[in-house]
Amino acid sequence: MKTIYNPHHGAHAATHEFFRGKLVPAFEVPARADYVLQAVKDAALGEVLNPVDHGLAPMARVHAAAYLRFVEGAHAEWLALGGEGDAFPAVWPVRSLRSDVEPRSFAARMGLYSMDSGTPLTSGSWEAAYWGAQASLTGLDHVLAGERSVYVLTRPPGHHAGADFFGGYCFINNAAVAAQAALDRGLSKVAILDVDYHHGNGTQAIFYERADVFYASVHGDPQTEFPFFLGHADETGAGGGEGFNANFPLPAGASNEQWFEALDACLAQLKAYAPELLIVSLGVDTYGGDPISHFTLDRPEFSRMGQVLREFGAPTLFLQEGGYATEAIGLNVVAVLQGFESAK
Ligand code: Q9C
Ligand code: ZN
Repeated sequence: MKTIYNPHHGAHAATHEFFRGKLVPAFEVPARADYVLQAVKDAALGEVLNPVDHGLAPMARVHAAAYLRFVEGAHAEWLALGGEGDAFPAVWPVRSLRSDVEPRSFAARMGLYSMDSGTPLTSGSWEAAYWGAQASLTGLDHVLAGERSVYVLTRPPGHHAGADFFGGYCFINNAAVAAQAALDRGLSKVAILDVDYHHGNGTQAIFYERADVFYASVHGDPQTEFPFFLGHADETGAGGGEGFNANFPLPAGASNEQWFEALDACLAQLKAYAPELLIVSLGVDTYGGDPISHFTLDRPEFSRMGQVLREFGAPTLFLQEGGYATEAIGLNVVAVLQGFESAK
């Protein structure tokens, strides 16, 4: 399997993030991708290729133009105001406050365009996220050219980013950019299967009222797990998208058997949909050793996941999302991809 590697990921390198009111060492760090790249090479998974630049237009198909402009220039604005290091939002337009007027204040726009204080905006966030989207589009090119599957190795992740906000360590929604680009290239039905520990609120929201992208997810129950405010089982789509969204929240601490049952339920719905392309938001924070998550998958389960996904039978684009047990994520990701390749 070919890997498209985002060589700019290291430009986004936060030292700290807010957690329970304190600054703690960041979880979403460049070493994550370094470990995965090493594991991909050690396993001789296949060629490792650089992204091709497809420009801003395919990103603007799912993100608001004003949001993209903001993220691109935000860190320079922060420095110009005398800010040091990474920028964090501190105020949000919640219920009763207006989000239809873009304030001039930088602090206000940080809040307007974000969902949490856990996502440091760094000097290289835009560069890394821009090239992550380009890597995803390049991966799509290879799948559309006939590759059975392609893996996109990138960070920061994408699935929490909405059309006009960042959060959950994400800035650009790579899965959404790739899905929309696939439709723009002539496909009519795309499935996104999200196996990250966290619900992909951004991806769900972007396609919630549409029937041309089916979003399905297995994740920690938002009653107790981030992103808290989306990802319940009763979210099945709206308007023309009714019936094209499926959530399988599981309690923190759920067993591996429960996890695979939920995966089967997801895949049954996607099978009935009969997509021409499967995009997998591949977070491996479902790992038992993950420091911020509470499922218990391990190497054999990651391998089994890959086999099950292969048996689904659609051309498959794997996009890297979460996974914070830094030294283990390379082996966990490779277990999925090798499980996929070994099955038929
Ligand atoms: N500091 C993804 O896996 N913060 N995002 C949790 C720990 C949010 C995870 C608190 C976690 C977001 C792509
Ligand atoms: Zn996650």
